Amino acid sequence: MADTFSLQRVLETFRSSLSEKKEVYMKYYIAGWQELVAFMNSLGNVFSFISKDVVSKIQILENFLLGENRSHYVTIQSMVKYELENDLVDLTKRGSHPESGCRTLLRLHRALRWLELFLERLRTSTEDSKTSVMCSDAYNESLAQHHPWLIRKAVGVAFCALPGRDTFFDVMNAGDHMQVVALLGESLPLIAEVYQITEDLYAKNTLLELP
Ligand code: 1PZ
Repeated sequence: MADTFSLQRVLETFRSSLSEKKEVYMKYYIAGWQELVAFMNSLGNVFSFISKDVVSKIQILENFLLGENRSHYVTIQSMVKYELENDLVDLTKRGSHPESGCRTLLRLHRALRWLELFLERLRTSTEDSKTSVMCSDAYNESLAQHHPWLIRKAVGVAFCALPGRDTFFDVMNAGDHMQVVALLGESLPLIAEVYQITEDLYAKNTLLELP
């Protein structure tokens, strides 16, 4: 992974994450998140409390991916099956498996919905649109419902420090505004598809409220 973010690479990793059978490869899902962390880091230190949390969750999943049970962690589908069949998930309250792959990935999954909503706003925004408003609208519609008051407050403060729309477009390293908008149009259906496949899988297994 290179230090500078590129929207193109995010697109490529999410594209690679879908198998022919529409399963989601953990390796690329995680790689996609690593790219997004690089993006957040390029926006400044205010976001470090957010990226730290993402990094620690990526780390948990990576450990499974490299660990002795790695054959069960190739796709999100195989992870869910394996962890459920072997009672490796705290289903109703935190207990002996506070860091299961299922609950850890669920946090990133919810954040992916935020990303989808935010990028769609950015794609259709106009010159006078405010990134802080786009971010917080997307947040209130998604992740905020899963966060306690204190986190919602801290996130609200961080949003105020967001750079403007022009900077966002520049940091994406994908050419001029029109090219970024085109690439967003290409990326969003992929992100939405990965999100929906995961959402359906979690819903089918009643995993959407994991503690
Ligand atoms: C580009 C600007 C970035 C805006 C990010 C908007 C989302 C704000 C998320 C705030 C997370 C706050 C810190 C940690 C919270 C954790 O408590 C929760 C639940 O985990 P648990 O405590 O249950 O283990 N963590 C999350 O909800 C994961 C949040 C991930 C946020 C990812 C942001 C994506 C950024 C993409 C950059 C374009």
